[in-house]
Amino acid sequence: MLKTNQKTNQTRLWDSLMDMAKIGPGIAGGNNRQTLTDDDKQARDLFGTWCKAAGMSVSVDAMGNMFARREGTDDTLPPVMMGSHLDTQPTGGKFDGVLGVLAGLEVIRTLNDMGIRTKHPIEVVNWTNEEGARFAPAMVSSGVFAGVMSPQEAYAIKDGEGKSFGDELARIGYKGELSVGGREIKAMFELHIEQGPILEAEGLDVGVVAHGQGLRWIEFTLTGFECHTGTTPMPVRRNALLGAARAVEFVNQVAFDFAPNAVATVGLLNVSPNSRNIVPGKVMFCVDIRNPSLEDLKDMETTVVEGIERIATEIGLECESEVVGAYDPVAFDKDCVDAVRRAADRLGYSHKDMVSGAGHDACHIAAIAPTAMIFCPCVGGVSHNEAEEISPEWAAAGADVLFHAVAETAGLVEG
Ligand code: HGY
Ligand code: MN
Ligand code: MN
Repeated sequence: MLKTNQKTNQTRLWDSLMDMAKIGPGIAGGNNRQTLTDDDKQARDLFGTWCKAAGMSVSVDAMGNMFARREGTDDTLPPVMMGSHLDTQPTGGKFDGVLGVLAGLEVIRTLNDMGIRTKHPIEVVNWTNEEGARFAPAMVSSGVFAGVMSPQEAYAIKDGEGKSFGDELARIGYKGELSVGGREIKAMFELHIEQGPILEAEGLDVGVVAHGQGLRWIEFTLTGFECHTGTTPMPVRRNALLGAARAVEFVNQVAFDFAPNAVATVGLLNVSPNSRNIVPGKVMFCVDIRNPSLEDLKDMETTVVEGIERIATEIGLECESEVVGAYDPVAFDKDCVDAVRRAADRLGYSHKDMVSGAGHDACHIAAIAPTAMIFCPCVGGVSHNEAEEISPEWAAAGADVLFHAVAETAGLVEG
């Protein structure tokens, strides 16, 4: 068992986070390092260089997932993974995902410093396209790894400019040879910023994440009729944007109807032809609904689809919908969650059990391997905003808990 004073190196972790943040800077102090861009490639290259300098081998699978591996004394055993993501939102912060990947590297650097060997190999994982901002859905590559969809289906996903996931992955040189998934994993731990206000407000050091809420992303296309804004009488119009506006209000109300745990948002909306003096003929928008209860999530999905179809009918619009992202609520593995809680207690860090409001790669991996998450506080709970901020102390506490939980699960080898 590790001792209370065996901790990671706070300064080295923070320096790595700040160096990585220089790649794909945003315009307000955060990051815009979207998946499969040249900035993503640069970040991947830097991460690979750091991992090799720490004595790890680096392999890449056919979805671009990167696996940096530190051998165990019995390398035939399944690995213990520490994973998260290096891609960011277009107006993202410096820590969402990145903390989990670089804290994993910091754990390896600390094991090296202390000359500690583990029975199981350990892998630090960078999962491709966790955010789903450029290519929907979110967490697509951990999803392929978990068998949710095939690599071919993922390769066909297109971004807003019509570029395909597969082409962009090959273009940046990260369409690896390794097949995706299908191998045994001892356990996976993901350290992530909370992206909510609870830990900071309660003055707690870490979150022991025992559950994650479920999500549905439903894309709607409302089609009416383009016509002149000056000459077309109001009663004959079929205004697609009027339908979308009513839908946005309706979706917001559904979350309150399913209070207290539901959330519902329309965050992406495209108007066509988007001209000042043309009544909009077509609007595409995406509805993001989430709930920790699978029954309520399914009821929300039905309520949203039926409600927006009704709005479309009232205005004389055609309505098409497609679920473009989905995963059910998840309960993380009890033994892994206990290992996180024991680590926090041993290190003297205050903690509480939590449900994750955001989706994470761990939510998919939990379906195929024992998995748990660790949260660190973030300032004001702000995330998916360039103002996202954490403290070096919060980052280090999370990394310490990750270090102890992973070392214990991988099996310390004395001597
Ligand atoms: O959408 C999410 O919860 C995550 O940030 N991809
Ligand atoms: Mn994230
Ligand atoms: Mn995110």
